[in-house]
Amino acid sequence: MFDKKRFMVTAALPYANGPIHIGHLAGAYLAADIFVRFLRMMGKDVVFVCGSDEHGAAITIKAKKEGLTPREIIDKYHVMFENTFKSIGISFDIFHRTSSELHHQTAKDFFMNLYNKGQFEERESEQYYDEEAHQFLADRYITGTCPKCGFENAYGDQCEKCGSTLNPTDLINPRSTLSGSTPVLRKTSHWYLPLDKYQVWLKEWINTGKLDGAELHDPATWKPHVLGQCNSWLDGGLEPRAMTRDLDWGVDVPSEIPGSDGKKLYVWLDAPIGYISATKQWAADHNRDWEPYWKDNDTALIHFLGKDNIVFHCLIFPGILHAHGEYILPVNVPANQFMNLEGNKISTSRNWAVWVHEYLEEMPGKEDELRYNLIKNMPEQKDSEFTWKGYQEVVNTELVNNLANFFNRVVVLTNKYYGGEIPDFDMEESFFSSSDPDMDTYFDSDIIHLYDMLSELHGHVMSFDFRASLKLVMEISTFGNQLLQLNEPWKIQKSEPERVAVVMNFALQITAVLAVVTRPFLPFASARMHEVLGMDFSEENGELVDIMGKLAEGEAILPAGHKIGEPIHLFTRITDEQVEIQIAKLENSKSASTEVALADTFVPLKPEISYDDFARMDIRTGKIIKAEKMEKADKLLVLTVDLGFEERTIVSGIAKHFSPDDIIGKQVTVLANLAPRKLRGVESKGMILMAENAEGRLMFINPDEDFPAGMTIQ
Ligand code: B3M
Ligand code: ZN
Repeated sequence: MFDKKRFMVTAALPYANGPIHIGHLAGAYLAADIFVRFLRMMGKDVVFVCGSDEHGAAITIKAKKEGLTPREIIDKYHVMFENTFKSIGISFDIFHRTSSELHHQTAKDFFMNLYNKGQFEERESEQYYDEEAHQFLADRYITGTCPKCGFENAYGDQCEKCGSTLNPTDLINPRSTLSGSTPVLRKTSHWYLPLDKYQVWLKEWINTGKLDGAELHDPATWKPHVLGQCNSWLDGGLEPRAMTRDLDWGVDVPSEIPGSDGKKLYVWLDAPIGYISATKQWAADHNRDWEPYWKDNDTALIHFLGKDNIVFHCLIFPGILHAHGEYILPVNVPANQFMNLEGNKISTSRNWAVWVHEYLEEMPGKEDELRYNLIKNMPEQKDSEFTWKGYQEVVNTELVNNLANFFNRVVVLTNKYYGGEIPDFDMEESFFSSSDPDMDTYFDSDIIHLYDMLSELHGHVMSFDFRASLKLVMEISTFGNQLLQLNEPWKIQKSEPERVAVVMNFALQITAVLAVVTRPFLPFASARMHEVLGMDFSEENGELVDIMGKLAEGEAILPAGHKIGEPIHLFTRITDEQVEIQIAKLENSKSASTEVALADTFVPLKPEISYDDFARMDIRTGKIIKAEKMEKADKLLVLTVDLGFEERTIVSGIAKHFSPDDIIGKQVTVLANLAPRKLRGVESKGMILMAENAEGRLMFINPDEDFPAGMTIQ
């Protein structure tokens, strides 16, 4: 893949319906950013595109919730995304938007092309319709129980619990998210992509990398969890999928097509085409040609995203690209899994998240500290975890004690011993202790060691192993610290100045290497290091090739006599107080969201009944006079209830909530004319009425003062 002439790198377009949190960064954007920066530094031709995903029910539902128009919502979040991504150093070549005219036209043209090629099957089918909201219900407009895993709030297009792709008609107990009502079926007509017909080639292409005899990718380089998810889809059998919707927000189905009135493109058709329109816009802005990036086989197309988007990028979008016929397919889709936060899943609705824009405000100047933590714990192969204590520990021990400490010591000593100039030395004279005992203790051999580390780094980045890459960068810093520790220049500066000159010269070369190689991971610190070292500020334009070339020749990166600047603190310690504030903030949102959740979770109202229905119930006051546990039934209590005119046995399923002693003497409300039932051989006559809250806590319904038993309640 890396012998390709150019690279087209995409990062999933975030829905413009809420801010960016650390899970987004760790899932798609940081991985893509490291990869792209590294490629640029290797002198490769690469375009990195992203943008706001501004269509679909995700947007219109949010707009309705906030009492704003969809346009107001997307404008708000698009601007927010631009700022957040820029501030945290995600180096997109363009951050576009799917509401743009160019995108609408591109998506329509694409649809028209497939239509003209006869790639769609037009079908009439029955779809759910909300009679109160007067709208067909697709995707997020409808929820219900997932038929695969039983999750109760699965969407009409996808279950967020088990990841299954669904159709609204698959849902058990479907409900409209607009009105809460139970939808009815109505006939409507849509254009379907016959994924069932693509099944064979998709399976072959994913698993062998071959398509129509051409070798397109090496499946051994794909992540196992990505292949696994694709294959579980393929094994389940692909089905035709509607590519249009009955909606009033989105890209219009081209008006040339009969029956297009009121129809929009399915958001998962239009959004990935957003990558193409973003590239077009970038090309127009830079006087370049966009087509080779999407149509030339000498381009490596790579999609970065989170695991919930795998199926769309590995099966549906490639299906569409191939159906069109002129487009290349991705050579890899290095999706990440999810990052959890302090032991829980990140959740927007429960506000259980670290919002990046808030972090940037509350921890100013600490962009790289966050990047470092998210890369170190990147969920590359499995879900991972972010904790504030972990964040503090990692910053203080790795960034401050290792990297910043090394950099600072070298700069301080260079200023002290040589007035800030890189010392020259006589190679013949200058033995010094190397960190590697197997090597000659010459400057040269350690330079080779550095070169080898950079080659290894290259290998890790190219196999999307960013955790290992970051670790290696830090090993370069450790290598520098060891060099100082082994040679202790501060002890021998007076007695052996020639040897110190070699040690310091080499230590300075390591700082220069670090200034360069930290760039994809810690771009802000890298810039500060460049400045202090007086290095040309790198433009991400082949500088890795440049320094590797120098190292391979045993040549210095910073030549003798070059002047550096004053020492700085590259990173500072994170205090207990700083993390405690963050933890407290999360705790607050936890209690606030529990309240919201409680307020939100009203059980739906039962169907209306008549007064007569009500009047048939005989509800009485009563008093529990005896209570004991039912044998071998851990939920049941056998109660004797005084109804004034008689004593009754009532079996009640409350043993998990109350112990017999707690409830003897309690006044209760009894449905007295309920037909008797036998429970575990005991006849129960009537029912004790209880209130239940959203957490499942039970409460007796009783008069607020002493009241005789047997009185009617109506
Ligand atoms: N907006 C889904 C998401 O944000 C979707 C990605 C589109 S990528 C073309 O998870
Ligand atoms: Zn499910």
